[in-house]
Amino acid sequence: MDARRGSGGCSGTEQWSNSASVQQTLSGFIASKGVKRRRDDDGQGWERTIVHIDVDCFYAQCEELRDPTLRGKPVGVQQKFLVITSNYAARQHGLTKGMNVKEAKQKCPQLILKSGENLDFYRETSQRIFELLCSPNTWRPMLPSSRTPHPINVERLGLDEFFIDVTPLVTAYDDRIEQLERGGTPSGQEAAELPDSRLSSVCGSSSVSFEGHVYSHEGADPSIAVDCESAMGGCVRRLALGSIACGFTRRLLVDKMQLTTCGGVSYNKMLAKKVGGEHKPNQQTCLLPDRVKQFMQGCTLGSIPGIGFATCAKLKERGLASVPDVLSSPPHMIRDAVGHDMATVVLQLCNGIDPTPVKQTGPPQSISVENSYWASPIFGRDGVMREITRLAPHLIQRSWEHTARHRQVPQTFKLTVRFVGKSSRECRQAALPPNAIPRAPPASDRSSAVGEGEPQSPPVPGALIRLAASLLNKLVPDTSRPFHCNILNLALTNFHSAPPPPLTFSRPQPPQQSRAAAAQPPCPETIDLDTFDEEQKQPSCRVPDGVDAAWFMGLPAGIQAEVRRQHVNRGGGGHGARGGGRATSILDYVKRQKEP
Ligand code: DCP
Ligand code: MG
Ligand code: MG
Repeated sequence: MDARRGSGGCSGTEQWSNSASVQQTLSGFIASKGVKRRRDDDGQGWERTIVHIDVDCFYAQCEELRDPTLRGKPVGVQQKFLVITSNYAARQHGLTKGMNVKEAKQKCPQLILKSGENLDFYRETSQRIFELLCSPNTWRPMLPSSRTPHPINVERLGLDEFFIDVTPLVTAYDDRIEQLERGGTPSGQEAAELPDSRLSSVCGSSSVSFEGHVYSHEGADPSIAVDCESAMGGCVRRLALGSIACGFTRRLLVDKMQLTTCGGVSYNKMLAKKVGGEHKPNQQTCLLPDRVKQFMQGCTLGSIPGIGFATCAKLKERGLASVPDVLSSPPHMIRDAVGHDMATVVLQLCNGIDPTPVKQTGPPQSISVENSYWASPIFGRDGVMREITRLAPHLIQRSWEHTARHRQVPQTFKLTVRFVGKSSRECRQAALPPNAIPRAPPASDRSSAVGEGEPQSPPVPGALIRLAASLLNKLVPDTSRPFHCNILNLALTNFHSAPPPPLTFSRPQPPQQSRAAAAQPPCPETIDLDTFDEEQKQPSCRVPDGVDAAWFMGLPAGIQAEVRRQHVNRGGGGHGARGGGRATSILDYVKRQKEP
């Protein structure tokens, strides 16, 4: 089946009205208006509306983005001897995630295998999705026109999953709908103000429209719906609005990034994530409070996010292997198995309760490059140092990208190895000496990322290699001891704010420019702030005459200092170049600017 044509799916061109076939209309949901605003949720946490997005066959879709001729053909992504994922055309032949290459080829002889050893493009794609979801512009079209955008928290989980707390959005809809309800059924004009015309069907009617699937409500049961809405204080309607927000998000990802996804909608993170996997690929599912118990009863303990492998094993030792086992046992038995704190978490999760917030993801705390050598472990110090030298350019490349994106530089280098015969990894870390990470060249010179096309490997400074060697000596103090290792990881951590980069101003444009460009005043030549002394970098409140104050104060301190210096050199006014040679002074340039 074409992943882009799954029922309940979305495509770039699909309109709201075309999704009628996937839409669930639960009649009678808001019949009892007297109680719909009640926020009494009995400790279940029904206040929030959470969307979970998981990209379909993520690495395989990334490969299709890189090479669109792959679309529609069976594609697998290989790491070592495993097909770690495959697109849905390949899964139709029985391929599963983590299948070995030999078996995969037997099942699907026409399988096209792409190497998935280099994660750079997958990481970049993940970052682009994240940035799209974090942009206030993304959510603006969804808000009623009278609203200013609310911050929408987006939390990234791994590379292809995102939690979005759409509560502010849903509250905006909900308030608007209530306002319309107070004035009766909305007129055409008022209905048009709502971001989605389907929302008008919520107002003053006795049904709620969902986008996509509603878990265990296929074929809608109005009587349950009425009871559910009465008891659940508006949660059902909020989730219906959440399902529309989820559909909007998924369509956006198709339109802007050509990526299909699965969506889950519920009132907490765990339920949203779990229910999103109910209908795959390219579909979405909403879980309402009245079906949570039934839904959880069918879950294995190990599949519940938040209950880890060790906890599962301890519970299993006591004969507790499923959610019904846990819920039917006395709480002290769970406490004896996993301790008080974990028992509380396990019981909450098995009851469908998850109070953890959607935390806005910030810059990564560390960046690393890693390789494993299961088939042929690295031998000895020389072998490890050779591999470090091979991996280091990738680490430097990623450090440059991090610095460009987050304006932070790493302070610490960490070396981790897993020795053959040992069950865990060992690591040592140390402060990065100056120049261990070279300065990034200008953006235009490093467009070719490592691993893409003809790589332009960043140079690896001797200082970094010497540091890695000294950490390896700490890990293996006995220089005569032979050793093998099968995992090597190089990491940069402890990020601090980067100093401002040298700012560059291009030379004045020649007169033959486009009209738009010609409207811009010419810029003076490059200045390097590193040549400024620290005192001059300090911002000051003095604004030179004739310069827009608000705009000027928004400039970097070094530029402000240079402008003031030119201003003073000219005796506090006047025109002309400073110190002979500059075609156009920064002061002249600044004087022509206005705050936008
Ligand atoms: N991945 C991996 N090793 C695994 C599982 C996954 O390296 N054991 C990578 C490949 C996947 C990506 O992580 O593309 C995302 O993992 P998912 O579990 O979300 O799997 P997919 O996105 O590939 O498929 P699905 O459509 O089931 O989400
Ligand atoms: Mg996925
Ligand atoms: Mg995933």
